[in-house]
Amino acid sequence: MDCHVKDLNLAEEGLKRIEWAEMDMPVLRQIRERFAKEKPLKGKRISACLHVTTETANLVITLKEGGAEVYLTASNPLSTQDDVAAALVKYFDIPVFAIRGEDRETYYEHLRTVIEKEPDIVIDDGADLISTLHKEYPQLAEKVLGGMEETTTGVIRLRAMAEQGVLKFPIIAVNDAYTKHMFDNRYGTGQSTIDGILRATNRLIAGSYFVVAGYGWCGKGVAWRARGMGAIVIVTEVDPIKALEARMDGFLVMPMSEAAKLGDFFVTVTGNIHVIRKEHFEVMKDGAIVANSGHFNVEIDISALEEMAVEKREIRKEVTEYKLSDGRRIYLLAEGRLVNLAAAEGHPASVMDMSFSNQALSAEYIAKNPNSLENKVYRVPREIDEEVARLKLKSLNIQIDELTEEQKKYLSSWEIGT
Ligand code: XFA
Repeated sequence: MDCHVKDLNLAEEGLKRIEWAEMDMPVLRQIRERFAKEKPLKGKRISACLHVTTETANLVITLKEGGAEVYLTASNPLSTQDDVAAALVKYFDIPVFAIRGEDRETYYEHLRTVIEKEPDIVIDDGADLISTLHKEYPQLAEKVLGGMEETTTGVIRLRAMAEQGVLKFPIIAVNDAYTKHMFDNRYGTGQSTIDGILRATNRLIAGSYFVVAGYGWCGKGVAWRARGMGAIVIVTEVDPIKALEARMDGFLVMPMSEAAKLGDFFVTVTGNIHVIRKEHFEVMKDGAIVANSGHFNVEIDISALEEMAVEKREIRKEVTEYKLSDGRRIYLLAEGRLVNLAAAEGHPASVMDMSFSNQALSAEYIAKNPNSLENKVYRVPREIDEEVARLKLKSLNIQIDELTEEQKKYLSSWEIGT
């Protein structure tokens, strides 16, 4: 088969891990069963550029069950799991072009390889595939029915393309689906961040002061989970509405300058730069643990810490000890990179299940409505978002009420007053 993976002998290990993830992806499983019967993607070629993980494997297997001819390349050279790539090739006949640690040149070569398959539908994570397709293969871009984008960063790039009028096919921004970011940001980041901190430090959270910088979707997730483990949680915010929300949710709210004096753990999830900086390190307690779970490793001013430190050593895996001139020690996790990826395993499979179910249903939507969309960036259709929630509820064996005819009429009429 035309493919490029590290070692096919890894396939058996990869298969086991794909099956383990599948066990916790009940929504995608239900979609896969329907796809196997209805074959909604029959005759469609799909090129996907995603992190090559066990969860992604389950997505591409689902698309193939739906009748598509699928090609997979990596969206990041460092996230590829070589055993998964091997298993997809060996056991599922899905061509994969991804090797962990591949250089930039190979990465783009792989992108070009899946573009040259002349896809009808593309799936992207970060928009590298779609932007290369537009820049280097304009005539192939014309033939694409539509695409999906997984992340915020990618959606921003694609919106810029749409605004400049250069986008050659419609995009569905899977990132914007409610069922995606509710799980991804709140439950995924919430749990995996705590998981990373625990694996790195093995400290007890109960009874500690746990400072969460930022009370967006991710901050809420981390704050609620820290509380669940018995911490006294402090939230810092710059937005008065979010700060008020945090207070009304029962958290302590104060400026970082105050929180810095109290905290045993610090997690940044703001999306902003230098949220924890020199003035904060100066007042922290001996032994404070500082970690980042925001998208970029800029939230902690590491160079300030470097300058303040008189000694520095890796005391444990993913834990750097900075000794300050007065003897206090501050512990930075994962060098300020995303602690849930560096010290844990990223999102659990059931979180990716929601995101990838939106991907699978969006692919079906594009296949079934090829000419109804303009070359713009769309939100995931409400019906798809609701269908993902419905299938998740079904997997949890939860039933809910339906509107009665009387209620539907009541809600849709304006004549009935008080
Ligand atoms: C690696 C993901 C990124 C892996 C891959 C290998 C390993 C662990 C890098 C990723 C994303 Cl940037 O997956 C995780 Cl050993 N994910 C998504 C993910 N997280 N994201 C936490 O797990 C979401 C996100 C991030 C980080 C959004 C915006 C900015 C940063 C892909 C994936 N994860 C499931 C892995 N389960 C084992 O499939």
